[in-house]
Amino acid sequence: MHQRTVIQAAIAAALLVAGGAALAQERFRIGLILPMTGQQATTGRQIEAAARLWMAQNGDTVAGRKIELIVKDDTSLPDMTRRLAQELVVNEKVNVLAGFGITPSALAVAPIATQSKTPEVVMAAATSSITEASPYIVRTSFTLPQVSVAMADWAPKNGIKSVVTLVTDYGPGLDAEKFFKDRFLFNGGKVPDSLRVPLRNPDFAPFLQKVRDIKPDALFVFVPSGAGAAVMKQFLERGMDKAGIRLIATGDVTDDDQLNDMGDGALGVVTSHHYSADHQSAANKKFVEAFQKANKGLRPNFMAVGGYDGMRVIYEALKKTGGKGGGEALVAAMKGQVFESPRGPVFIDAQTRDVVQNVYLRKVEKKNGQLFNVEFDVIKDVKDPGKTKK
Ligand code: VNL
Repeated sequence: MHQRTVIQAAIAAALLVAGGAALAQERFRIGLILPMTGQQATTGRQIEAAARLWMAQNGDTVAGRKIELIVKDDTSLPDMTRRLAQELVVNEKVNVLAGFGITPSALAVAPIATQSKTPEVVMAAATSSITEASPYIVRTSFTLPQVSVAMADWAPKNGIKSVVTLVTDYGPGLDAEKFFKDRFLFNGGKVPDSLRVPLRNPDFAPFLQKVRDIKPDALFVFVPSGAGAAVMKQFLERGMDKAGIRLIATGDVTDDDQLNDMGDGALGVVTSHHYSADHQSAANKKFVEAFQKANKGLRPNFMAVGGYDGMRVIYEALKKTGGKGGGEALVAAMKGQVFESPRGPVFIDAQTRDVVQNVYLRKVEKKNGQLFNVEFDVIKDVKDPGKTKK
């Protein structure tokens, strides 16, 4: 080799090493957009607490990259979510966008994820179609079709032949209504009416009066996390249970964040969902204890688990890329991940980028003076039924 070429090669090698070191020092930024104030504030509080717990337990360095969490409050207004996501991508150069308390927020960011090739990890929002809005979306929460079908199978086997549905009037509510109703009718049940309440400042009273007049065997409810206690209160105040109408719901209603304050009137309510703080596994016991210790006794709910698992999926993906990251490589490394979550076994479907998980039937019971969703049956490895319908 000529002396010159040797020197040139040495310089090139030195530059390469320096470049590698620079990359190693470059922070890996996660933009976590959540509703921290307003009607969905409990969702933001739960997810942020869970993300911080994940980092406290697993360290803030992954494959040589220092992890930085940037939390932004979108007050669950989708225009704000979009603006914050844009800012985070362009100015803060985040490597991943995550969070998203409600469906409209998750959907508002999809075009930004696609254009900037930034993974969008949906930790809360649960309308089936969300993962189809961008090839960069990966979900660690759940879908309403996933949990509603289980209830439509359980109810007719347990003496419930007629059901009125009551859902919040937007994506997840419409999914819950459709998938509950189709399956319940298929199973020979009757649905005399389907009622929808607005997302903003809902008043359940007039709807519950209507249900009382129809007098079905049961009322099936979906409302987003945070609104469950109001439904329960008005259901009991109107004496619906005494009129012989049972309450059945998705677990969003008997939300672990609020359940213990709902009072004994909630006892016996059966719901279907993917996570209960009472889930009996060593992994969940450890998770609940650590979460409560770090958050003044706050009980983690299904939102917390979506956030905790979302962080795991991001960490594992970054590890798999050897710390290099890059939007496309990260999404590829998120696909197919299998792990044990506090909720049970979880799988990120490589085709749909959606979460596959167990769905549990649970009943509200008292344990050591506290109300819990106690699991009594399980449907294993449920894929989102919303995807196969189209
Ligand atoms: C959504 C679905 C939001 C389920 C929720 O709570 C929930 C959503 C804030 O897709 O908007 O429990």
